[in-house]
Amino acid sequence: MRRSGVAPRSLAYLVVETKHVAKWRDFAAKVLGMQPEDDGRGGLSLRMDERCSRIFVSAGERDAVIATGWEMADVAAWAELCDRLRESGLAVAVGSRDLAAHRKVEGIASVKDPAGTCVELIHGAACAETPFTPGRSLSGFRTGPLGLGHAVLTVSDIAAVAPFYTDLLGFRLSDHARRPFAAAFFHLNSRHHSLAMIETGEDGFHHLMVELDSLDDVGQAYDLAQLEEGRVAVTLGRHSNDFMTSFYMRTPSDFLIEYGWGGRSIDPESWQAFECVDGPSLWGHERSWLGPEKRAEALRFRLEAAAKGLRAPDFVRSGDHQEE
Ligand code: MBD
Ligand code: FE
Repeated sequence: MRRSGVAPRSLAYLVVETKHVAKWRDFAAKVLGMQPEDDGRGGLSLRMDERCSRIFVSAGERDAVIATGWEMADVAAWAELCDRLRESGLAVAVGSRDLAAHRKVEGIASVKDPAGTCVELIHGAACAETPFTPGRSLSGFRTGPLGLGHAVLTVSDIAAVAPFYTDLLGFRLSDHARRPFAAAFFHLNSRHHSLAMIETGEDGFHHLMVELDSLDDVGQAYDLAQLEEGRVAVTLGRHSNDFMTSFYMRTPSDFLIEYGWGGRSIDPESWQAFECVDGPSLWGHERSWLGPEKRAEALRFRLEAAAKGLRAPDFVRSGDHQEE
């Protein structure tokens, strides 16, 4: 079924406010392998690809994600979506030239989702004049038409927030789960999810996922992260729905970054949403953010998945090891 009207193409960027700009610079370059550049206002632009910035780190008094940025195909699609939001009674603020200049886009508008999270809609994101230079040796981030990665919100009630993203913005449901925690996953392109919500009882921001071109990039970051006390928030594991092999790190700003590889590509035209009953992970992903009872339940799901032989499609096929 085709969605009527326009929707964003992908996740363009994340905006973070922080008291810890210096810590962010270090963490971004040395562990994440991003390219930090001064934004001229005491903050940073973090590059991950040809774009001028994928994460805006603004100097401020809070430590929080203050906006997600979503990319429209062109100015016409952008204007159409802004009109649709206004017609449904929402306050859509067209951003100033100053804001557009900071975000390095041609046009920007912002609107609040029902949980109060600021959603920025943009068109015409600028590319840098210089090639991307990673902060440590790595193969690269998987972005392009798939966008920056995925953003995961914590919400008190998924049913209260999801219709804003699906009915108004045009996100489509990929799948949902009830246990060990309620979660819903939404796509815009062939990335399995560009947005997800976890029902924790609190409205906030849970994690940003960035995907690497090589599994070794992830493993090498895992070594680096483990050198620091408390950096790793979720151990290495593999998700059962998008097949991402990943681990999660604490950032200097109290939300997590999932660092992954091997996410599946879906066909958005033919995809059918379903309920995921096998738990969130095929193996690993011991979650420090979950309470002890939910962690025990998550472990039972993983052991069942293992006993059933659930696994993601792999690149090394049976027989590859046989000698000629
Ligand atoms: C994900 O990327 C994720 O972060 C969670 C919690 C579950 C499935 C896929
Ligand atoms: Fe994730």
